[in-house]
Amino acid sequence: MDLLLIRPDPGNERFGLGPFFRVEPLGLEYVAAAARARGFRPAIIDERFHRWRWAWLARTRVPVVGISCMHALEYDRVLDLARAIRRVSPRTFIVVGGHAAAAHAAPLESDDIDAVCMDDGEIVFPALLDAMSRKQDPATVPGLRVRAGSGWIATPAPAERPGLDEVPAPARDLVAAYRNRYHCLLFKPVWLVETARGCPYRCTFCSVWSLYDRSFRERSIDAVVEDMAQAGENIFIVDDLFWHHPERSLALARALIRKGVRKRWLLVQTRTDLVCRHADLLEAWRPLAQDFDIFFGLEAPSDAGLGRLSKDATIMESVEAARIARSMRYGVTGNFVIDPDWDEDNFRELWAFVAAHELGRAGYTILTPLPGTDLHRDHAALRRDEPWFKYDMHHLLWEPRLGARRFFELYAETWRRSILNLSGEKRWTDWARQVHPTQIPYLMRVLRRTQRMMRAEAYLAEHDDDAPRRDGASRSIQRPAASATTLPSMPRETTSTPASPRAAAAASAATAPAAPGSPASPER
Ligand code: B12
Ligand code: SF4
Repeated sequence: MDLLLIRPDPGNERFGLGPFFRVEPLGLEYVAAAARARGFRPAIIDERFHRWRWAWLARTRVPVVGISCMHALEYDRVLDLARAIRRVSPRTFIVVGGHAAAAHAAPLESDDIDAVCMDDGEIVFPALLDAMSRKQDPATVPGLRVRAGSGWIATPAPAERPGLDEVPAPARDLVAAYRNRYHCLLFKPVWLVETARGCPYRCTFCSVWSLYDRSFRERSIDAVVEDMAQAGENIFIVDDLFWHHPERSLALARALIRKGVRKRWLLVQTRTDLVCRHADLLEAWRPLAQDFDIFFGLEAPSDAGLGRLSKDATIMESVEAARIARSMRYGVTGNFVIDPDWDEDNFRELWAFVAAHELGRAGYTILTPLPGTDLHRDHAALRRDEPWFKYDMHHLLWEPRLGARRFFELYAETWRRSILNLSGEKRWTDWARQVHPTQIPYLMRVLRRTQRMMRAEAYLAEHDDDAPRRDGASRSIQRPAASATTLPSMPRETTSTPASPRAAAAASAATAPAAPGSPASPER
């Protein structure tokens, strides 16, 4: 059976660094490899680079299309795409998977989608294809939400989480045509590698730990060495928590060195407390790349701020981790979260912290209740039904303490203090000196585009726009009675939204189908 897997164009990339980090759809490549191992014939289309021909779809009437939905900001785009496919090829079975889909499927439960993958795609998708080729009901396949009759039902959760080595290596050949387009800033082409999946921590704004029930799974050292050796010169390791398991991380570094693997650029994401406890790991890994960047979730400039986000780390660890990493010539990047409840002093505290510890390479996002997070559950009563594209962490979803205008003035000022500001300490000529002349036009595009993040008016224009709300109601912005982070005992939707999708699937598998958007559906 032929199948088509699509990475949609996310659409909203007006703020943030999304356009400068265009990376391969690794999740789809794993799904494709697993399907191929069962004898199916997958193809991948990356819509960010490929205007494909609908006539082809109408002619081939491919029986199954899979669409990835990685971020909440993509829900509406995915729905549009599914609708268009349905129109051209009504009998095609349309399944959506990806992080945001699995973390919170409700927005996708429409007539234009047949199933949503709620668990590991490499396991669920081939099982679905097997069932379809045997003409069995998709509702018999574990790990899905499926459209059934007048509503949607959850199928049982798969029995247990499989080891990551049980699935084939990603089908990178299916994106070979796009490879030269994949890049992270100036590093091009870029490969994505996953060595482990999940995270045992519990940050309130993050949907990773709840999706995987705080589990952490690793690929074997041999499998990672093989994958890294075959990947190209520039690698973004997508693990949410790199170096989490120190003994294995050390053994992996040694195995890579033994194999002679050395890359031009590596990027990993990890925690500051881990780096403070295991400087030895940084030492072991440093020889593996000429340039090596670490992305830290710095989040807040005070312990109280970190506490409110359940970060389970301290600002001393932020400072010390940056020092350790820099001492070994790692690039230190990171992100701070800005709370709509902040007052002027909170902004000043952040600026002072960034300046004191020279963290100008950090980025800033607005605290956003992303679906699948604790924050999303806690804010059920406060959120407005804003369109999904605004869930990009650069829009306000409720009125901030300082009022939108003042908030965005200070938010823009925060960005102006970053090294991206062309009128700041680092001028474009300084940037240009660091790159090859052929890269200058691209660099200029990046820098020019990021300048809008330093203009309050750019954010305000979208805050005050007339984009229709999802509930169709008029736009009257109320400041919440309680603030974002000082909500003491907001009732949690624990009865309708169990702690994790796996628990949700198990719970709702036993209940009657809920009509899309009905109070019983987990959306709102
Ligand atoms: C790579 C990445 C990016 C990249 C590239 C994104 C892109 N546009 O391609 C960059 C750096 C640009 C990025 C940006 C952002 N990201 Co991002 N990103 C990731 C990251 C680290 C890895 C994704 C990945 O490749 N995982 C490895 C693969 C193997 O897993 P997977 O994709 O989930 O695929 C599996 C399943 O989901 C499923 N599956 C996937 N697709 C499909 C399709 C079908 C049909 C089926 C059946 C199954 C299936 O099967 C796969 C195998 O099991 C994730 C973290 C994570 N754990 O997912 C965050 C993550 C997805 N990002 C997140 C966020 C918040 C953002 C930003 C908003 C952050 C910001 N500060 O601005 C921006 C938004 C950018 C934009 N405008 O689009 C959040 C999403 C939260 C949410 N609920 O929306 C995550 C979960 C990080 C986090 N800790 O919270 N991101
Ligand atoms: S933000 Fe990072 S440390 Fe916190 S739960 Fe998510 S992945 Fe884990």
